[in-house]
Amino acid sequence: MSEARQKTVVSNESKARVIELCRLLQAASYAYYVQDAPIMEDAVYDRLYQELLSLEQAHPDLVLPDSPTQRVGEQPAAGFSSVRHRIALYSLENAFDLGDLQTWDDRWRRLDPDLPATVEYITELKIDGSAIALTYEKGLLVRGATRGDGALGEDITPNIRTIRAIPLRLNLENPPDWIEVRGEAFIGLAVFAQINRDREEAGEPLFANPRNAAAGTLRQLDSRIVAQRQLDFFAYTLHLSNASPSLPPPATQWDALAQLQQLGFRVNPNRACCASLADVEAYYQTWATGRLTLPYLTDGVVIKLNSFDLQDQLGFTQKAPRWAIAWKYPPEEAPTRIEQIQVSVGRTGALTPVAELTPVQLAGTTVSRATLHNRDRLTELDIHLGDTVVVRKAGEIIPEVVRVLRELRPVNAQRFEMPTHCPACGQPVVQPEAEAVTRCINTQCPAILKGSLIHWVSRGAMDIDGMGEKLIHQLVDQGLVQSVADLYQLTADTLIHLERLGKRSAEKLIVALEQSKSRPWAKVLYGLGIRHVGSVNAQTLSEAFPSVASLAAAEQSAIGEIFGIGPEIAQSVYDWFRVPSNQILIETLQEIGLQLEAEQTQPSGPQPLAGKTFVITGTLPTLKRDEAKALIEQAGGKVTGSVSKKTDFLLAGTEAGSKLDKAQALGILVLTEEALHKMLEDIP
Ligand code: 0OX
Repeated sequence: MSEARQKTVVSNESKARVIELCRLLQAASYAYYVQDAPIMEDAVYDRLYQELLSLEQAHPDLVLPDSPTQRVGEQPAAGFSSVRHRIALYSLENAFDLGDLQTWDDRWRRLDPDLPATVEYITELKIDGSAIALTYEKGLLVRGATRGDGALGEDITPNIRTIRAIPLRLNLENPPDWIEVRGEAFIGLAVFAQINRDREEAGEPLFANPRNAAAGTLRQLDSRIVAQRQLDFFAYTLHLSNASPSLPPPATQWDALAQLQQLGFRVNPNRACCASLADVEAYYQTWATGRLTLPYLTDGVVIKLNSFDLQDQLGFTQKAPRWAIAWKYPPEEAPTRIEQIQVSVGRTGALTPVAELTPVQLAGTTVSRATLHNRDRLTELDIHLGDTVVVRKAGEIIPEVVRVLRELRPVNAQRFEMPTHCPACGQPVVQPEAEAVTRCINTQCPAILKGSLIHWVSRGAMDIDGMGEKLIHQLVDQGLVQSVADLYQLTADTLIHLERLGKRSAEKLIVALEQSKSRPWAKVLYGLGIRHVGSVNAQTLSEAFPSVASLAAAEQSAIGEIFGIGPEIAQSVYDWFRVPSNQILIETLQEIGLQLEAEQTQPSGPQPLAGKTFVITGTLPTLKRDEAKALIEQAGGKVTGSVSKKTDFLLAGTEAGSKLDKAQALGILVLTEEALHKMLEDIP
């Protein structure tokens, strides 16, 4: 075969595989992110993704616009350009009680006496996120924009492409020229809590609530950061340029929602079609409590007239559609008084002012403490001792003070200032210009030590059962422990003398400490509490650097080159290993016998195919391809997708195509399934 023809064959084969991989990965991603019903194991997804990535790197011309690899983000943009929305995005009028809803209903009815007396209302949960507009041309996502002022928005397409619940290509044959989809981008509560934990760990200011986090993330110039933030999306509006045979224009909002779902979007399942305002009220009441169990925040119910004909007849006011209204839930806020302000010191040395409040009922719980975050927030709120403040609870996060009721401030109230010295060790604190955080930098500070120990023993790190916060306070306060390494010098005899610790518990603790020595390297690395190294980064780093020695010796640039590890993390890790007391700690932990290296995964059986690379093609007589692959891998061999000079064997069945031609041309040994079994049987 001529070289040119061979090239075409390879490229046709790669093209077919790229298309197949995109299809498989898209189906898996849709099942996971839209349907919430995974169909593929993570490890399989990762493998297929890597295969696609290498094929695309080898053949950049084969990168499809809707390839899953196109969701990872791009280099930071200099700014966003404005886009004019094809159809303006209106806001919603608000109702705060049933009376407001009735007034709205009376008003649209009065517009025209010929309007029907009974209508259908669609009720949707009002997602507390950021509205975005998506444009698809010929079925492909071409633009995503913020709402902006409703007429002009910002083009945030690279950010939008990272949202897995948004299809890059519509599930539709013969798509219309364009389709516009609107919906709410939001951040789920669990992801929000994690983002704030990471920010706290990194000493960055926290997001006040998931809505701010979503809005801030959408306007991030670096879409690689957006990709990490795991935005989610619910679609609620569909506009079509023209009907296509496979997509008739919907006549009602109910049908539009069903069509959006059909097109591949996530649509909130908690919608209802109501025949009367009484039904609407019942829906509102049901979800008043039901919404508190959802994994995302909602702030009301959106009520829309179902018929699009009726919607068209009623039209819009200056600001809002006449055919829709938002019935808001009362905010989970309550006024109370600040009795005292304590300043706590975390393991990173960050000082956090915490308000001690007159206890108040909020969203079903009693709240007696609320965070004031940091110095900037204190200044912004202008907090004085004795102030009456409004506290708010948003999802999982601890309550926070949102504003001060200035009129209720006692005369001569003292303005609260952040301390100039650490409340735990008395050393002067620092206030870096660029940060909102005030920090204690005394490496001997008992509060930092206590925080570090609490982190070390926590479930995600060394998981030392029975070692609670109170015990750690005692150990530090009595001078028994000065570093995490000292924990391993404790004896049952020493522990027995501590408050509330019997002989049995003391002995159990010693056993738990002993057991923790076998926790894997990734957990130890996480437990060290290096800034920016949360559990995910620790796992990534431990895989790239399978021993503490390799990580400690790595150049900053080598650490930063690891996929998922940015320059800031690399700097922090590099710096940590340059501090003498940290170097001593690592040496001591090594002497104690902790796992500072990844365990070598011992092959489970003989490895006769070690170092051999296989390609499988055609239909084998008894084995399915993945079974053959598993057999080869168990015996230490590697299976790749395409034949090259590096291939040792081609395992070929019937209807083997171009791979067989290529293998023969390259003089690669071709095996039958029988020959493979023979090779495996020959294992001594
Ligand atoms: C939401 C939401 C927002 C359609 C025309 C005006 C408002 N936050 O969940 N907006 C709308 O509808 C638009 N529906 C929703 N469900």
